[in-house]
Formats: sequence, C-alpha cells, structure tokens
Amino acid sequence: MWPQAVIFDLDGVLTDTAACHYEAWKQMAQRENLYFDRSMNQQLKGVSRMHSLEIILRENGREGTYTPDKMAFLAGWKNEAYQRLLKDLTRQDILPGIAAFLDQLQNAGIKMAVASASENADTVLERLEIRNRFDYVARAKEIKRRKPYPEIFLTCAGHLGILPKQCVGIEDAQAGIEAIKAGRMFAVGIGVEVRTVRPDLELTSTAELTLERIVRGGRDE
Ligand code: B16
Ligand code: MG
Repeated sequence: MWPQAVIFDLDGVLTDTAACHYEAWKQMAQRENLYFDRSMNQQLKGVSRMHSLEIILRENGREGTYTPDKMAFLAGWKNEAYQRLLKDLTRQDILPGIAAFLDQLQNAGIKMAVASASENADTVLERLEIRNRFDYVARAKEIKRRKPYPEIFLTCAGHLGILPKQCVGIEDAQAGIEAIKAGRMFAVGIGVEVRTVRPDLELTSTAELTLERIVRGGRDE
C-alpha cells in the first residue's frame, strides 16, 4: 500500500496562521518604528522566527544594527503578541477539506505527522482540536537545518518508522517542497509559487486534497 504516511506543514496547509503572524510582526514593527506590510509578510512564509526578524531588518536597511540580545528580546516580544492572538483560534480555522482528509487517512490506517517551522505548532494544533490526530509533531527547536534541508521531514518519517519513499509531504512554501524532494518523498504543493523545484502534485487549495488524487499522482510519477 502506498503511501504509508502523510507529513503535513502547518501554516498554509492545516490552518492559516499567517494572519496572526502578520498582526504580531506589525505590532513589533510599530514598536520599533520599522516598516512592515503584507508583501513583506509573504516572504516570512515557512521561515523561522529569528530569520523572519532578520528579513524585516534587512528590508528596512537595518541589517546588523541590532545586538543579539535586542534581537532575542524582539523575537520574544513578537511571540508573546502572537500567542495572545492564537487564543482566538478555533476548529473553524481548519482549512477547507482538511478535516475530511484527516478522516480519510485515519480510516485507511495511514500515519500522520506535522513538520512545521513553528515552535508553537502544538499549541496551534490544540486550539484547532486536532493534536490527537497526529502520531508525531516535530519539535522545531530541535531541527538543526531548516527547510529547504530535508531534516524535519526525515525526522518525522524516522519517528513514524516509515521509509521516506513511502511518505507524502504537503507544503505551501517553495522551501518546503525542496525539503520534501530532497528527502526523496512525494511532494504535494498547495498554491506554491514555483521558482525552483516543482511539486509532484500541484493543487490550488486544500479543498482538493483526497487520498485518491495522491495515489493517482503517485502512479503517474
Ligand atoms: P513560530 P510553517 C511557519 O510555519 C510560519 O509560516 C512562519 O511565518 C513562522 O515564522 C514560523 O512558522 C515560525 O513560527 O514563531 O511560531 O515559531 O509554515 O512551517 O508551519
Ligand atoms: Mg507553510
């Protein structure tokens, strides 16, 4: 039977926390008199917290002007603002088609994991009331080489005890697709703006996700 496991990205695949990240970064930027807008927020998709801050400073021509302590303080400040916003997240914020897709995978006995760059992944999944659907949730803090390196997806596969070629990865960011392909897994892209590596199966919305489509895509490979 193929696949034996499906590994999900979180933001942009299971839910859309980008709006909360935007709001929290906006508050931090206002505090620091930095410019921040929605197009800058787009660049932060799937990017770690500290790397996101570096991008915001670079876009403001302030790269290298903050001490590591100040950077850590601001990243922490943004995270507190973000966590306050997460309190409003509910089951209603699960993206279209995901609940039915998780049921389908569970009924087929397929293992499930989450490979997110977010250190708040557990909290987000709890708020969405789907934490217990996953056999493993990667700890972003323990991942040394972030996406586009395959480490986080391979770590998930290892914890599930499933070979990479039996795994499917689902991502909305180009770096995530590169990570899945570098891990030799089948990649499903959700609305990915392809600049480098193409997903094996390209979908425009999570509402299109079904096991049949993935299995068909795998056969066409
Ligand atoms: P945190 P993903 C990513 O989630 C977000 O897309 C990105 O905007 C965020 O900076 C990153 O998580 C880290 O999140 O500050 O909560 O640790 O797409 O990898 O699920
Ligand atoms: Mg994402």
